Amino acid sequence: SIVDSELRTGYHFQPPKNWINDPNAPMYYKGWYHLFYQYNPKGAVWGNIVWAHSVSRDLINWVALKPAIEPSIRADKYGCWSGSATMMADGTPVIMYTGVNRPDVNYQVQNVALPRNGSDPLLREWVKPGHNPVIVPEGGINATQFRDPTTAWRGADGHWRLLVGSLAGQSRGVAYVYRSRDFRRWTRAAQPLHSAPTGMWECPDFYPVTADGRREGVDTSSAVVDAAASARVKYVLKNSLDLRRYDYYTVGTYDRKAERYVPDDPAGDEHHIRYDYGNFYASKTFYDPAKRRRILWGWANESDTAADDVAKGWAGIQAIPRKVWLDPSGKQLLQWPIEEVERLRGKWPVILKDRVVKPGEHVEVTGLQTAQADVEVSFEVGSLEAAERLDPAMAYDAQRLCSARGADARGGVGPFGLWVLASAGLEEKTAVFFRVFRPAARGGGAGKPVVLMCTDPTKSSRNPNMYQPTFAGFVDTDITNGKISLRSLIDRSVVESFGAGGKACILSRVYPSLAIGKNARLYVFNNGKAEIKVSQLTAWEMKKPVMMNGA
Ligand code: DQQ
Repeated sequence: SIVDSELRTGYHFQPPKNWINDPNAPMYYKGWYHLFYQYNPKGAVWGNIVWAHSVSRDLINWVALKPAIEPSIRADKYGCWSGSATMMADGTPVIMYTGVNRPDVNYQVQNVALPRNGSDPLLREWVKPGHNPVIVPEGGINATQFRDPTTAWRGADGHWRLLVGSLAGQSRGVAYVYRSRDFRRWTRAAQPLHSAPTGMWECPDFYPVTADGRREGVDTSSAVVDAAASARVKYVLKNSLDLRRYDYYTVGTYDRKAERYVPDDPAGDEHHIRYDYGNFYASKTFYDPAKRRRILWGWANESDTAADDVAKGWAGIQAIPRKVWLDPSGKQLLQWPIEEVERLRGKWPVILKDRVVKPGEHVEVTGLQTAQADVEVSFEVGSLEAAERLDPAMAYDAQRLCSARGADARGGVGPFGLWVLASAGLEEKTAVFFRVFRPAARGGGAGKPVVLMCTDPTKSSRNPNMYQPTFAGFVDTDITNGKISLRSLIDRSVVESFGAGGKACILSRVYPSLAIGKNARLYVFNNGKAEIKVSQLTAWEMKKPVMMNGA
């Protein structure tokens, strides 16, 4: 195979073989974290979809159980697609998922599955009650674009509500609201929760976040209903855009009376704040009562060819789970790898302190293996004088800005950052970096500097035929004091990066041919005119977690 087996991930979640996609129904139950996910038991391409099931004490070490939900009834005979879990008042979970019930077209209905034995903390067996399907497309709904039910929540009337993603007409993404008293008979609300002209909404996710600056999560099912308490929460609506293959979200308010969601930014659906500007799709959050936090799971596809996937026998990983909370500005979320991942760090990190990196210079970080590593850096830019002016024609298209001038193009302030998975002769390298611009003069006023974060994988592999897109997003941070941080989780074919404490994230899949295993190197580089300083860089080797078969 053209893809070396050294490229299989070391600490990201991945089954031993075959295709995986969306994370499903993540939850915490009686001391165990559960992750279900879309899985093809028969091969490394999408198809024959079942719900694979793994459990963990810490979201890092996993035990694989046998699939929880497989095609077995008329209502899911042709596929058990994505869905979510809801905790009932008595503490037992219910799963609602999409079933495909016709072979010719992807006709979609929603089904429930219940634990056979609620006293089993591993929830090994799931049963499908005879009254499935519980929701069918009616009243003009597009039956082939009607899927991915969310976690349900309760209104003041005690009735459950959930969302189903859909497409209205040619191009309107829609989140329909369904209500039920008993999780069995569901009726659709006259108005959808929200909609926008973005194309099909897959995998909607709708949840409360605390709005008072704390990082604590809020349980979706038991979300506060009284006015005083709801003043302290905001809501997040996330959708996965089928056409563009990315997840975007808005922050807003939930009008419980009208059963509508209103983004704070009226143009929010166009602004496309993304969880991740890279390879990250069909994500889903859950509330973790053990640590009172909200956790985000997302799927990262391969970016080699389908033929490579078949040759290597596997495709798809889950990103490292991220804690998410509302930024104090209220405008966006912050994301950070769950603290448990730090237990995989080796004992002796390599530390670099107060190292100046001159224009055009690069500095190698030596003394550890970096094919499987965690790197945290704080940078300091001496002066922003050299910052380039933002071309108004490009202004505010991060993706274009980054791909027009990649990591090797000399800039003003930046590009500076890391070369990861780099070969000794630098024939191969993946750049993760920042670039700072003066804002385009808009109405004369000088705004704050614009910070762009990018990954440039165009030199990541000497193998041909790889999909090597540059990824980029703006970082809404104030860099006038010159300071910005970067963290990269490097895992053989994964580079998962967090800019400015989780204000912008980019996950890339890369397939080096030289920079593998012990030959993968790590550098700090500076291709700008301005000197930068690494105030501190800490790099840890990452251990392999235990991934066991318990089926
Ligand atoms: N994947 C599932 C669908 C969902 C899509 C099928 C998103 O339920 O809409 O595997 O990746």
